[in-house]
Amino acid sequence: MKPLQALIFDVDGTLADTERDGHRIAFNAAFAEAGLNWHWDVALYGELLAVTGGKERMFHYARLHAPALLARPEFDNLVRKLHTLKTQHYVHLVQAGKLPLRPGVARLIYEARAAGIRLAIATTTSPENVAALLRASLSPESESWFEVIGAGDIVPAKKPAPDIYDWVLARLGLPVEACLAFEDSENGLKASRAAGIPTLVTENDYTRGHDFTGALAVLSDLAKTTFADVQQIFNKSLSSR
Ligand code: XBP
Ligand code: MG
Repeated sequence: MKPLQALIFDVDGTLADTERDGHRIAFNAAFAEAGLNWHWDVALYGELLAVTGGKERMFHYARLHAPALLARPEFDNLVRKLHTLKTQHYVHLVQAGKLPLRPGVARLIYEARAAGIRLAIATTTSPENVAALLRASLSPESESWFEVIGAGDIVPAKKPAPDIYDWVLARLGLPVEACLAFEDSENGLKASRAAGIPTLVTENDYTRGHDFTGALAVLSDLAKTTFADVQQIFNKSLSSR
């Protein structure tokens, strides 16, 4: 049996650089559409990314900057409405081709498939966002390439909790030693490592400088990283486990 049997991909920041020019834009469009005078600029959004989950991020922002609104009984419903609007705007941005995959991601996925490696996704983002991104930026039928897609509210606790990775592993029916996770952030790496999964990090403008202790490797991107390179990184780590 091959040592490496499955790749488990994070989505936002890993498959594609979706936060600054995708989710952030969609949040601001939803706030404007709802007549709310919130605006998340690039720097502020980078700070808010410390909280995973769009709904959780809006609660976090309200705790810091809009305590009176947070205290209103209808705030929970407002957040749900805002998140629905935001997801609609985000999906439209993805469908318009505004969020291509990061360099080397598609090639790695094609090479892994050709090598018979099983594929999965473990993400905090909403399932409709994953479907839209795979269809628009990878291939119209590519959702079926991922045996397991764990996304959003399917688990009670989001990253850095390991829940989404545990959920995906249980459905893959594989031991952690046979899997390799791809992440972009400290929260994501904490989640995959808490689940016991060897992890390769590709950092981005929002996550450069995060604490990536425990990663097998930290790369700027996958532009020059073939599946053979990934296997070499994975196999090298076997001897030190
Ligand atoms: C990133 C997240 C998500 C997105 C927003 O997920 O934390 O919350 O920022 O998407 P990951 P939603 O890196 O695990 O892919 O608004 O749908 O949560
Ligand atoms: Mg991510």
